[in-house]
Amino acid sequence: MTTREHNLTKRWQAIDAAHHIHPFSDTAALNKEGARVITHADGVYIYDSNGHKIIDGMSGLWCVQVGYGNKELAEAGYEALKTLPYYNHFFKTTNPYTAELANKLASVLPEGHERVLFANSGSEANDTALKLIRYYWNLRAKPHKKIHLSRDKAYHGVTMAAASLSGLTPMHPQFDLPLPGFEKVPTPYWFGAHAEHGEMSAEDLGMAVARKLEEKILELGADHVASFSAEPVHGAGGVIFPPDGYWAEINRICQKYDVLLHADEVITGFGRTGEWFGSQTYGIKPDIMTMAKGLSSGYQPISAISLGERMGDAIVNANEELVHGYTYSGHPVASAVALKNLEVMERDGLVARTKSEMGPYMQTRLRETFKDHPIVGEVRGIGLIAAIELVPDAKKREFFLNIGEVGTHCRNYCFNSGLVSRAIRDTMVLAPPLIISKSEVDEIVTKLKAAIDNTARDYKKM
Ligand code: PXG
Repeated sequence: MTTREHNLTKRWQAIDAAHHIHPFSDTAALNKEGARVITHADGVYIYDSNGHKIIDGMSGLWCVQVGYGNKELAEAGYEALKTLPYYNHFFKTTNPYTAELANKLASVLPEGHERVLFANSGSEANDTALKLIRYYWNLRAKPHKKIHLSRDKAYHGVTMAAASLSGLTPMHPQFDLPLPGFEKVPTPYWFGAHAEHGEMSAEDLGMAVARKLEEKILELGADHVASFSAEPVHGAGGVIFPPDGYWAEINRICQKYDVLLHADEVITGFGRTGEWFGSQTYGIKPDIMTMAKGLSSGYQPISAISLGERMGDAIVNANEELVHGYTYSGHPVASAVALKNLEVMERDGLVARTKSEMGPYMQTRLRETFKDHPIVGEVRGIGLIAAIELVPDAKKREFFLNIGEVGTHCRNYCFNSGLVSRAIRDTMVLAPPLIISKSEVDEIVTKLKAAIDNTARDYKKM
């Protein structure tokens, strides 16, 4: 590190500490340490102000599908900034970028999803989705269908409604949430289900847990249940995959009781699981979907809500104004960048490549590497998303006593060796950019192996 780098880093850390409150952070503790300053990024690498090069195994926050430094996206944004830096869609207007984006999106969305609305973040998209669900039931003259169901361990964002929908309980007490009208059902987390369910196959657990949704609907009365929201694969809740048969049963239950099915595709959208959407990977039949992150590869804040046939038809044919929308809904610059992102993903076959080449490569490498590791209880994943469960004894599905301690320890090893991986409880998580190469996957696996080896050694002393 040069003196100049050192001085600049100190300056940025100091002004940041003085004036900037970070998301999901203990501000006083962070300020004592000083935040790491990320200055630039290229391909699958990020760089900090001290000159460190770090491979990003998390695509930022699960979003940079095309990797960093893509000039085509940058130029599309610059072009739109020069041509139409802002205009809205309120007063019977549209713009070429947003119209083209809606059209392109419709071409990759699951069958029946022909209409989209735009917002700026995943949380806003989910908030909007819940409003549209309420509106749909009002239009259908069933105003008492108002309860929103979702799952334990779900992450749906941070607005009042999205946080209420989330099932990660630490998100609630600071803000007196959840709001009334939000109820939870269990999720099929096979690896963690041992204590409660004993020995049971993943498929049996999936079926048993899906039936809990049915029981909940019957308990509340189908006449009061508006919707069931879920991520096709849990992301921030621990990268948890649905057992075979689970989603088919959820489809059946939602149809039987006339409960709208909302798929939150904020992480699973745009190729992550090897199809454009997780709903396609798992045969989910959503009435409404929300997406963000990979829509623009994170280059611009933009999200979307897509409507299946019955919701789309009801809302479009309501013959009244839809009293909803943001100043920046379908922002022209964000739309131009998202459009280019989808074009690049399509042209370069990033989704097919994730399914048939890089996904299988990463999954195989991880399984081979950690097969007999003393503190790895399970490696799971599909496409370019994976989780490695760290446990005290690889032969048992039992967690560490002080949940999160070992995971954080391992994550620190990763970061210090130049790898971004996320620890969720004691589960190490990967979701690298879809442009990743085999040698870059190898680099991630090698660094993660060293971090987990070091963690195993230290754990003996912890
Ligand atoms: N739904 C899902 C499934 C998400 O993963 C959101 C909604 C909310 O999106 P916005 O754009 O409002 O953040 C998310 C966001 C993490 C982490 O640490 C994950 C998210 C956001 C921040 C951190 O894993 N996911």
